[in-house]
Amino acid sequence: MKTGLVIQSTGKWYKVATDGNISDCRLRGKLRLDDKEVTNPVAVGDFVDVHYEDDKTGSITNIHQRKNYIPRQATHGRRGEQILVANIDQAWAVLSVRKPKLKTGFIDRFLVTCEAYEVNPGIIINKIDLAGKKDLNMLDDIHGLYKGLGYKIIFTSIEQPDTLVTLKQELSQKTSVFIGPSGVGKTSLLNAIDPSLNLAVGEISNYSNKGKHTTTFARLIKLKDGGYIADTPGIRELGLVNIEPYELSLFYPEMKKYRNDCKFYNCTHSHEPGCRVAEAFEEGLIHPDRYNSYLNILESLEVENRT
Ligand SMILES: Nc1nc2c(ncn2[C@@H]2O[C@H](COP(=O)(O)OP(=O)(O)OP(=O)(O)O)[C@@H](O)[C@H]2O)c(=O)[nH]1
Ligand SMILES: [Mg+2]
Ligand SMILES: [Zn+2]
Repeated sequence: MKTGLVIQSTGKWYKVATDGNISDCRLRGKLRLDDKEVTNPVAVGDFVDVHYEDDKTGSITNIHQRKNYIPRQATHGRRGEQILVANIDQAWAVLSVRKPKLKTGFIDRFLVTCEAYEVNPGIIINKIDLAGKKDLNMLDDIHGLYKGLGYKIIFTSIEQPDTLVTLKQELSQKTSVFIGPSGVGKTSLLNAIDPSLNLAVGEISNYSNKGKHTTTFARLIKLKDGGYIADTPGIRELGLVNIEPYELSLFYPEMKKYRNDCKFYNCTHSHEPGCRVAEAFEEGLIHPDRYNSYLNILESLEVENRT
């Protein structure tokens, strides 16, 4: 028996790294049934015990307790949640200025998930070489907004090596994950900071300006400077799971400090009288973009609760 780290998961098989050796493992039948809420019982980043069979493949006999994880809504219309990655020190939302165009809604949903699941978040905005003059002003505003809220935010371009220095430092000696839409350059950034990785990257469709889902499964990659990074397939949106509408403001740091002064304990800060959060917004203490994204997410949580 050995303990290893799950570095890749594709259907029934998992790649598990144990002291310098990588083996293909399956899950013991009994374990598979244990956790019905989750569509994938073992995730990339899990530490597992492996029992080796005669043919050198392994059976995963035990999953170690997770320090944390990032969930997403199960895909293909299945109920429940899927674990995108487990045991991480830092999660990065990766977006691009253009090709595909920046969507700040993605950032806020990502931050809510990280706050709710106690994962340390950061924001990467890539392809700044494509930014026009107007984009630069917008980027300035975004930088000010998120920095002001206490979040890490960095701008990168694979065409500009000096922009990659900070990123490299941030990733060094940690286990991190990149999460973002297809085509923003998640995999390209990894190749840029370590060309020996030589990972496959995709094109951007001229028609839609979107990526073509080049990375098709999550995998954990060992970095030259120490640490691991999980590269994940592009996702349009990080579906929120297990958050009640009235709890949402707990995950907006700038709202959290006002919510206890609302008249109703279960105030959703959308229409209720005596709402201190709405008042703070009127007073300019909460950024309109953030309040808007809050209302959008709130609505999607309420729709979910009704169905
Ligand atoms: N101009 C410019 N293009 C970039 C940059 N980074 C990546 N690209 C291009 O964007 C395209 C998509 O890059 P990928 O690294 O495959 O994107 P991804 O986010 O991994 O996409 P998925 O694996 O589909 O989720 C490639 O053609 C890259 O060359 C950048 O900083 N500037
Ligand atoms: Mg990729
Ligand atoms: Zn309120």
